[in-house]
Amino acid sequence: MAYNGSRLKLSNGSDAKDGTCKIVMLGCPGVGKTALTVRYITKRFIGEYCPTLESVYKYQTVIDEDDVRLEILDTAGQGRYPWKDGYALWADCFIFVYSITDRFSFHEVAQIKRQVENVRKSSSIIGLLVANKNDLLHDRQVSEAEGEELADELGCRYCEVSASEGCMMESIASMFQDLYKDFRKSKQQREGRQRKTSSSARFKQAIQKVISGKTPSKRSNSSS
Ligand SMILES: Nc1nc2c(ncn2[C@@H]2O[C@H](COP(=O)(O)OP(=O)(O)OP(=O)(O)O)[C@@H](O)[C@H]2O)c(=O)[nH]1
Ligand SMILES: [Mg+2]
Repeated sequence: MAYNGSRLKLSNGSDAKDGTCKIVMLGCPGVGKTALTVRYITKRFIGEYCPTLESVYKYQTVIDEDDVRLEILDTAGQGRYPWKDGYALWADCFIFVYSITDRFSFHEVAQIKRQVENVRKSSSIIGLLVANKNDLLHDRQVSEAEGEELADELGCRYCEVSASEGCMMESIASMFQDLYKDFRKSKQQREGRQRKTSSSARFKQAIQKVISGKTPSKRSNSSS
């Protein structure tokens, strides 16, 4: 289900509730951000072009036996100020979309990824580069090799799909699922590091108490 013109609650994506993964769709106008999102959630293709203002799709699903709540933010490609810093801070994962029939949109995604990094002050983001409209091969302006090269440069996964082709439904579902798996992996690593840090802090505190004599050890009690 989507709602338009929503006001995003701007929190750092990393504090997402358990089981919730926030994904933002970014890219130029008309590249197919909405078509891909709707294809994944409803399995339908929207043929007509209706420029998006801003919509959040909330979608409950099961990925790898995990009950997952995806919040997919479909952004506006059009408008004078389509980019908002809030998108970069809100999201856990990023889908950068361009159209293989539009070279300008290909150059723009690299720019957009840099903006995300600047806002988050980090180059390690969970991202996917999507080349859409690969049913329109006669109008192709960007080759698959160029897409793969850019994905390497950006440190993202890459896939080429078509939102309009029913046979691509599985590939489109996989790209969202794989992104969620990357998110889960990075969350687990982060939590593992936090556990390690807090248990070593507790250990240090205990040692300091013993040294400062606040908690006399059993051995020293029995020997006195
Ligand atoms: N042939 C073809 N057309 C597509 C594909 N994906 C989207 N379209 C069409 O391209 C137009 C734009 O698609 P949208 O999904 O609305 O594009 P958008 O990126 O959401 O655009 P904004 O909301 O303005 O940023 C629509 O007419 C879609 O039907 C595709 O894979 N193949
Ligand atoms: Mg749209």
